[in-house]
Amino acid sequence: MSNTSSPIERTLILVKPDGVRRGLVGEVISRIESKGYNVAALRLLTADKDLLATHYAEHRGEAFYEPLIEFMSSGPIVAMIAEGQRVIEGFRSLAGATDPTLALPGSIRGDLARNQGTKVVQNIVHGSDSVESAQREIKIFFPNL
Ligand code: IDP
Ligand code: MG
Repeated sequence: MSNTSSPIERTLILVKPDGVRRGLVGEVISRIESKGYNVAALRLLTADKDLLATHYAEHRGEAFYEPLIEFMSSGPIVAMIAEGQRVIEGFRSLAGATDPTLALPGSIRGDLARNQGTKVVQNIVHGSDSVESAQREIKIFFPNL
């Protein structure tokens, strides 16, 4: 085991529009809290395309980029900051693989999402993938925190 004495981290979690539409906000929060992480901030918003372009800048140029921005701006999302030791990788583990068909049962995506033939994969949640991404993404959704 590595990093057993690592400092408390913060990560940016989004419940995407598919998750909000399907009434899965409570289910996602429940899994985060049941794991023992602390929800430190939470807001419901409909993200505009400029905000999403900043958030997803690393994916510009990908075939799924435009569909991703359209999808993510298609309805309300819930943005959260979760805190805890190794929460960044811990939430990625709770979320499961990007491809919901491959995401393991037991994970949010593995239990609650599937491929639907859309240009962008709809997979319920986003979670930051590194300390640097988390700091950058938290500033986008929670500029005061
Ligand atoms: P992640 O959300 O697991 O970190 P990323 O590679 O950062 O995955 O991609 C961001 C989002 O873009 C994914 O969650 C998914 O919704 C979508 N996406 C990523 N790769 C593909 C793809 O190859 N086809 C369709 N949609 C994709
Ligand atoms: Mg990502």
